[in-house]
Amino acid sequence: MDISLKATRRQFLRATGLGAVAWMLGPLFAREVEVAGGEPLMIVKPTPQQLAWQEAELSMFLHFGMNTFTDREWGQGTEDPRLFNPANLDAGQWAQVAKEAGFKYLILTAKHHDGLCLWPSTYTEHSVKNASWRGGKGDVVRELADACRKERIKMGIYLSPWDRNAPTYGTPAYNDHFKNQLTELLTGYGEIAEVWFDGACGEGPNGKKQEYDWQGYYDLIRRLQPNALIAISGPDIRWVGNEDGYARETEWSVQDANPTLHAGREGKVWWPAECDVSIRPGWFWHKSEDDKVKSLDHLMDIYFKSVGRNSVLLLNVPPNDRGLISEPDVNRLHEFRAALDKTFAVDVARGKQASADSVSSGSRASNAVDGRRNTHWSPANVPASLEVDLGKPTAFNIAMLQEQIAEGQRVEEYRIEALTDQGWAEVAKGTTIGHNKLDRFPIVTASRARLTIGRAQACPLIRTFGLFHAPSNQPSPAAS
Ligand code: FUL
Repeated sequence: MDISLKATRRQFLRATGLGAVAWMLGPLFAREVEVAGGEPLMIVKPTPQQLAWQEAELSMFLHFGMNTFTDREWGQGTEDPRLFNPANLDAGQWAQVAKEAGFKYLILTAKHHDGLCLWPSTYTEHSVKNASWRGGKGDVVRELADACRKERIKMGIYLSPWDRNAPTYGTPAYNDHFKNQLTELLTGYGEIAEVWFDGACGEGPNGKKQEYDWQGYYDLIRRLQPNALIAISGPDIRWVGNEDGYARETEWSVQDANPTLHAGREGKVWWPAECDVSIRPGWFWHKSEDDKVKSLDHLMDIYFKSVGRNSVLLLNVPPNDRGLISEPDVNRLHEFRAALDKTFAVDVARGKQASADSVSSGSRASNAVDGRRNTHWSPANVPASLEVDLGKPTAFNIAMLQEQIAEGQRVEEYRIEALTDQGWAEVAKGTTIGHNKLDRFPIVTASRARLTIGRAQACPLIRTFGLFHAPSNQPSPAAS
């Protein structure tokens, strides 16, 4: 029977009782209204920049600055800039290491809490212009910008709002100072893809109190770099809430608007999670931690619990006091890349026969196993199941699910089953999917696999149902 898409949606919404749901959204982001029985259902969607960022999955953080030379995590702001002297600094190495490991964004601490600017700012003497490095003629931001352009990696900057060196910190004048610094960074170095605003402040109850002009910062960024994403203390990318690299099992990219960070917008906004974690115990390089680089198993666990839980992984790899990423870190990143490539080399569901008990016009079941980004399976109603005939008994222990998030995030509950000699058995179940949901389970050998979408907030659009066989990938006992 040929049902029109509109009718299909209406049926779907009636079936799921969603006709009553109407999300209030900011005008920029509510770009589609689905109408069900006259009642509007607004679907919150990402901006093109948020979408590209989520698709990229891996970002690298570079914590580098005065602390690299003083063996601290938080500098005091009183350090002598001459101490900054990375004799062999090579931003080309950073970008190359990132590229080889598959990271698509590089974010540098242009200024950490101690206030030392890694570019020659005209607004402070506390910068590389007074460092021993390159006789005060160096500019780390410039070198990274050039290296990123060469390797075609997107560049981001971390500019700490908390500044222990700026004399104006704690007064309204600091907001102008901060905007001046932002302007230098956003106008002098080509395209900046992400601006990372840390929420940390260690001033304590008797310390300086700064009223940040967040909206003023955001307006400036939107004007100077309209494509830049504003992260953490910002409206476009949400901090996941810990520094372990772990997202939650249920991770929605759609969130309630935050009154400060989304001023003027109400209801729901697209605000996807980023998981920041360091490859070492500290954020900055410390010689004593050269042998404490996280193990490959730990990094893989982080990957499954960040990228595999609808989040972007922002992995910190701090350059050392020579200005290079150290060998143990480089080696581990190579291992990490190799392990990911091996794990996801063969999707045993790819191109296999697929059928579904419900299909919206044009969105057929086989779209979920065709390996293409712009096609999806969409059922007319939920619950709905999609079955893949693997052709012969086939071993797998990882499932990958992806929604077509350009059209919003919709799935609330799913289940995966496998047909073994003993009949159908559940191998995984979960709640949200979003851009990417990875489930690990003990190896199963099955001739068919079935995905059932139990509940969804609107018509689910399933881009991928993939199955993989990793040599050893048992869920680790590490905290979830
Ligand atoms: C925290 C900071 O205080 C750390 O030094 C680090 O920059 C981390 C990413 O954010 O809030």
